[in-house]
Amino acid sequence: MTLKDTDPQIYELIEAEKQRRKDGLEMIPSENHTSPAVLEALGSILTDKYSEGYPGKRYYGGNQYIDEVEKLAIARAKQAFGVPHVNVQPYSGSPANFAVYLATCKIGDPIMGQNLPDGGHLTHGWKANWSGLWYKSIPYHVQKDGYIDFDEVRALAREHKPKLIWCGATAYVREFPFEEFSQIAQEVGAYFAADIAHIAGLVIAQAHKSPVPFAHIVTTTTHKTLRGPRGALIMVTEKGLQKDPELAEKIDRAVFPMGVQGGPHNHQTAAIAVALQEAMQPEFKEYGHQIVKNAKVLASALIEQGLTLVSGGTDNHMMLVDLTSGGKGRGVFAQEALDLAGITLNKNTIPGDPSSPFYPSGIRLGTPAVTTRGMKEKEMKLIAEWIAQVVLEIEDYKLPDTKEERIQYLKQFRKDIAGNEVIQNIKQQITEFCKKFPIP
Ligand code: DSN
Repeated sequence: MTLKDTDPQIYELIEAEKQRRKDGLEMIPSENHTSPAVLEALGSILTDKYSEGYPGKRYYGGNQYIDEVEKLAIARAKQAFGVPHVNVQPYSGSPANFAVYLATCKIGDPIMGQNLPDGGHLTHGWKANWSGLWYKSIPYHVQKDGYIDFDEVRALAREHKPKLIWCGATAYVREFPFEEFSQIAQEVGAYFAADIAHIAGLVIAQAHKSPVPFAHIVTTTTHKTLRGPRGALIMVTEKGLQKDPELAEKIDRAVFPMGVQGGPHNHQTAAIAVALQEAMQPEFKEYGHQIVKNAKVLASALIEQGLTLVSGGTDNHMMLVDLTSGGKGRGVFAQEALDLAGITLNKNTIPGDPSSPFYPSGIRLGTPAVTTRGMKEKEMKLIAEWIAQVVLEIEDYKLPDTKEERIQYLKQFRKDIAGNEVIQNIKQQITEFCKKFPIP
């Protein structure tokens, strides 16, 4: 019996999502299209097995093959990133980062990370997250030009002597200054953790500088530019072992049994191993470089179309469009109108955003998934034209000040754009265009 026979409702929803992805352009920079091999491993019977512990040291029997799967994933991650120790069990990025705190800090210790509205991640000390509630978070910011304000980083680190300093972000378009972070962490005696979730694939492809020579700990998710299943890795570098020879054991203990995890997701571990193997092939190197080339062309083309980009361009796979010239908090209009047109991206805060994270003033987009489909520079120019046309259609919409007004206004906005002929026409063009670029 297939899924279609046993559970047609779920089957139809999966098919509908497949169709949505086929007919549209996936441009959320943290998403990608995984290979059939990754999906096969992820959908395997390895999901049935309990295996708390680590290879050779499990709390359950029958783990002889699971041990080999985990050992392969570890060996491939070590090879791909050039690190001496890797934990492949974190369920995802946030639990991975949680384990880093458990291994390096005590509750209440000072920590530093990039401020969330400035592009940082929730788990790097945001006030509404456990990392900001349980630790003394001292956020650093980006300058008006979008680059990390390193004078501020230095001054804050010297003043607060953090135990842990994060470098990494969810919305940062420039190359990360790993070396500078390493120097200031050394000076104040902090652990330096690089969270490379967004750029891990670029690092393996050598399309972005690696943090490995500079950081003590490197964390990453496995499903963004790395193009694997949802999951995460925590790596300890040689530098990390020099600072603390027990750091690898501390990280492993922090993942299990101290942390938030129970049994490892073995199907996920197997799929991570497959993705890492794929990422070490020569084609992946080309893929990583093409992601960046595409992003640079797309960024220039958007600027040519009259849009304003944070930092004036990009060094990596993503860009941030600043929509404040038409008023604050307009990211929501752009996201929804572009979604209708078949371009999926997300509303996002921009540095110094005059609005709030729920009604931010920008949009964030990136090229990992469209590059997986084989799109190149020529296609990026076309995509920029479509984006600019849709943004023009929403030019007159302004976000009201009060919550009640916003709800009514957005209702009317949704009605209007659902009937917008320009957007409908672009949607048709995009659906047709997408047929030439099948999803793997
Ligand atoms: N949610 C991820 C992103 O979109 O960047 C970060 O965790």
